[in-house]
This record gives sequence, structure tokens and C-alpha cells, in this order.
Amino acid sequence: MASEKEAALAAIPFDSPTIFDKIISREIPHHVVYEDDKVLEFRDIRPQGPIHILVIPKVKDGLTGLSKESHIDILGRLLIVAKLVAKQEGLDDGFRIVINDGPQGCQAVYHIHVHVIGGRQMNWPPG
Ligand code: DGP
Repeated sequence: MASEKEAALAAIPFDSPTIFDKIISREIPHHVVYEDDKVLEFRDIRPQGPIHILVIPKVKDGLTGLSKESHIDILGRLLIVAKLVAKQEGLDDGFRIVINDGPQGCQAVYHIHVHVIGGRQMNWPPG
């Protein structure tokens, strides 16, 4: 299996559909943590900590594409839902929220997603 970096460098930006479309449509099995009409949360298949949840909007776009005033609501909702799931998962001592963007940002799946990672001590800077 390719590393996350290899997967990111091999990814073709916005070559659709992505694996997340199949998760939204339930074509592939996944572990949903939370869902509403705008967002879906599920456990990452390659967890980088004891808790690793991905928060995605149901509309497929990237951070760059979600740059209009009308996107403030969905971007804000992603962070609020991410914070709520961290609380729900008992990450009371802290957690990390990450958005990887583009090849150098190590983005492998071109559908914006917020990583919520916790349950262990983090380091800085990230690799
Ligand atoms: P990024 O590198 O930021 O684009 O992260 C993509 C994440 O998606 C990575 O942590 C692994 C996760 N992922 C990829 N395929 C699947 C899948 O089929 N199911 C789940 N649950 N997660 C996946």
C-alpha cells in the first residue's frame, strides 16, 4: 500500500469521482460517526492516532474552490462539527485539526476534508 505522501503525489486533482463520493453514496462500507444534510463524518481508514475522523461536506470541492462568501457557512460548519466530534470522542486533553491542500500539502483525496486526530501526544512541526 502506498504511503500517504506517495498517494498525495500520485493523486490527480479533482479527477472525479473520489472515494469520498462512494462513501457519501454508501457504495463502500465505512464507519459513519455523524451525518446531517450538509456534512458527513467517518473514521479514517489509515488512522494517525487512536482517534482519527474525517469531516467532509457533501458538496465536492477543495479549499481553493470554497472561496466565496456563500461558502462561509459550510467552512464554518466543518470546523464546528469537527470540534463537536472531538468532544463526543472524549478528546478532552486536546486534539489536532488538519486540512491538507494540494500536492505539497499532502492531499491525496480531492474533496475537502478536515482531519480530527487525537488520543496521543502530538509533535510540532508536522512532517
Ligand atoms: P489527505 O491526505 O488529507 O487527502 O487524506 C485522505 C485521507 O483519506 C487519508 O487519511 C486516508 C483516508 N481514506 C482514503 N480512502 C479511504 C476510504 O476508503 N475510507 C476511509 N474511511 N478513509 C479513507
